[in-house]
Amino acid sequence: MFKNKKMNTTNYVFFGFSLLSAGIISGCRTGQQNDERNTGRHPNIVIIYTDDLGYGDAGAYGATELKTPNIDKLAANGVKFTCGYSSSATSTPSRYALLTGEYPWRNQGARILPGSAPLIIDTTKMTIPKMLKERGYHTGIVGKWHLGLGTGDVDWNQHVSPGPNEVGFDYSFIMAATQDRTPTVYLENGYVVGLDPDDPLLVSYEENFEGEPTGMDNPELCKMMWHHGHNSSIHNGIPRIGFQKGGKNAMWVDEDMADDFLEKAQKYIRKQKDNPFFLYYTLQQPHVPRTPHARFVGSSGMGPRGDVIAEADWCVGELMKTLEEEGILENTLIIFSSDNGPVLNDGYYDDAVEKLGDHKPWGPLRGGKYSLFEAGTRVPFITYWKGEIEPAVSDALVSQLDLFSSLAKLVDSEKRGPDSEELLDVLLGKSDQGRKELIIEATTRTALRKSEWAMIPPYNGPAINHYVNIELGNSGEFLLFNLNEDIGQQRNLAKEHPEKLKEMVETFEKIRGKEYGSIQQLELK
Ligand SMILES: [Ca+2]
Repeated sequence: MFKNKKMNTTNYVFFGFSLLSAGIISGCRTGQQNDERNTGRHPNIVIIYTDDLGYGDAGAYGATELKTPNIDKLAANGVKFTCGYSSSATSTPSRYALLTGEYPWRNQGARILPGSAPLIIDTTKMTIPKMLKERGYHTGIVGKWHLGLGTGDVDWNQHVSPGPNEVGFDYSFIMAATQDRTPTVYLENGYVVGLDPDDPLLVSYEENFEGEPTGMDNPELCKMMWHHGHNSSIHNGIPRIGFQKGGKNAMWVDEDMADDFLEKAQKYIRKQKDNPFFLYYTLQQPHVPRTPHARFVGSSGMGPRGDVIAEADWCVGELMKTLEEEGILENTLIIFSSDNGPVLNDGYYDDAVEKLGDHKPWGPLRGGKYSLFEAGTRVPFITYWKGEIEPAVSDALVSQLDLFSSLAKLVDSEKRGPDSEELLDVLLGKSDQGRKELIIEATTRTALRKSEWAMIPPYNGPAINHYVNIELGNSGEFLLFNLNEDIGQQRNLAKEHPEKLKEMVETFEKIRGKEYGSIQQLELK
């Protein structure tokens, strides 16, 4: 199961000697540094989190038609997990679980959120950035947030709070929700960036503001056309979900978003490089609307979806360069993953389907974003730490949920996430003993992964969402798959293996409870 490319005892001996040398050197330094050494290690921690990048979207995970040299480099020199999971098949729940170490279905609020939604993380709740702050880290988020802001009825012209800064981040530069939702502005530490007080920003998810054009009524103003939903306020020629008015000076340029986030992430690293920092770099690609910078237009031959993946890969490379230039690459643990699986047409006509060619964003898996089948939650998952992690491929079952407790262990914190398993040795490539089981979620529906098995209980609802052309995993009967023999989930073994099914259902109900049938239907807006 565990395929280590280079691990041997010599490396461990050498590594041990390096630590010893470092210990001797640090003994000559200040008492404070001694204290830090005695109470755990404090490497910088960077989580690079893409949005809707599929299991098969990176070269390291089998893509041949799409080039991702920088992600591949991380995988080739780190641990590439083949069974790494997001907590959910959609954004908000996955992001909630990652930061809190709690299953998203325990929080009723952890569902796809509008841009006007209040913050869904209780400000008294422990989070990864709070835990790291306790251990002396400076903490920053740059990129997509999508966990709500404020307490309801946000005035975007004042300090917007609570938000990332109230749940553990010392620094935040974010978009509130997603690039297809209003407001189309950045917020830095709770303030809309570049806002002109004489042109206040108004946002509504209820009704339009008088006289404002919409994608529904003014298609002539759209440079990208909506396919489903996405027909409200228009900004930069792109119709969005939700209405907005004013704030013109603060509006982002979609095509510059990758550069804007990268620049802020690089600036954060350069500023914080002399002390331990945690950077949560949450890229917006390849979520819709896909708007590559002109440098990347046409680069993939797959239209905007491929082009923004090429752009995201370039961002990863530039971030790595920055860490190297600042001389901190060997003291930085990097975790790369995606918040959920892939989708092609997710609401705009952008050639994602038409120009796909032979590329398979889902790799060998079934389903995609929104789905309880594997492609919904099994995602690229890579850990990289130059000089510390030996290159390996690991089949251990790991979830983004486990980052909380594992990182806590790394920095010698006693804190643990409620559903987060401490798998530090697995993440560092020193063990292949991952989780025994994992509950996965897709728009309030849940299923079980356990060893090589996947079990999906019966759910009402359509088998396929035709807007996005994805199989959701709804079925009138229990589904049971052996993923070692059938990674594409084509053969339902529920009737063939009743004992295994019984065992899976028992495990599932023990963790999830019996109320799992109470669900909401997927609504694409
Ligand atoms: Ca997503």
